[in-house]
Amino acid sequence: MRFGVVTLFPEWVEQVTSVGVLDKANRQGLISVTGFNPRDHATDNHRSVDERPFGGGPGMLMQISTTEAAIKDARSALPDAPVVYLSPQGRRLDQALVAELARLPELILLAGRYEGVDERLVDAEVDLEVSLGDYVLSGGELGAMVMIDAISRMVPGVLGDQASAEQDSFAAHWLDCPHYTKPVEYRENTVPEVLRSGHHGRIEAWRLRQSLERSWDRRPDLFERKRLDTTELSMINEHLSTLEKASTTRDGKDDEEPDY
Ligand code: 4G4
Repeated sequence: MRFGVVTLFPEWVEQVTSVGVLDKANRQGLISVTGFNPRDHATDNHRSVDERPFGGGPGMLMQISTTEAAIKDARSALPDAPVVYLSPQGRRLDQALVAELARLPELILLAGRYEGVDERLVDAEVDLEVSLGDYVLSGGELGAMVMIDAISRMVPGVLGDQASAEQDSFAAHWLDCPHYTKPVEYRENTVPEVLRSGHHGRIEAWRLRQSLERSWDRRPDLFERKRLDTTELSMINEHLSTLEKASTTRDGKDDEEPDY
């Protein structure tokens, strides 16, 4: 998978392959990240890459000519790549979109600064607008790096064992179960017995139950579109009965203040 990033900070973005699994994947030739800088195409004495917006107001926009030239550079290097624009107006990134994009051989990410890119340049050059979530960043670079990380780990061979990738596809549907390591006793708390039982069937069932219960408690929205099989359904029903009992016996003290 080859990534091109149109950015005023190419050295920074390229650093995404300097550590961990992405460093290894880069060294193995499984992925590459190349920056394309609009400033390389600036012609005035100040090498400016920004421009004032029509209609006035505070803030600047990416200058069309230098941004377009950097996109052209990226397209010459990555001729088959669609162009993705990182912006708060985009389609929300999730694991399903990550998996879809990981099937491509090449991807160009457009990371805007200032107040973003002229809408006509977006219409002419951008295939897909993507958002990381409902918050504002100083630029699209961190979004581009998040996408490069998430997509790269879905590229065959990047993650050591195939089991990790399968874990991830499960994680796309449900929250992960809790994990434990040594020591067995830590700050008065003991590792759940079942995880030390060596009984693989019961361990898998426990992990599934934990995932479903945590998803139900913390992310009820995950149940809106997902169909449950009979095992999942009975686990959730049992959790509901447990919650029901707890709410009728408890004194209510523990729901006065959130403790995050
Ligand atoms: C494009 C338009 C993405 C790029 C406007 C980018 C948040 C996200 C930017 C802007 C970004 C996100 C000035 C807001 C750069 N911020 N949620 N900033 N802004 O994915």
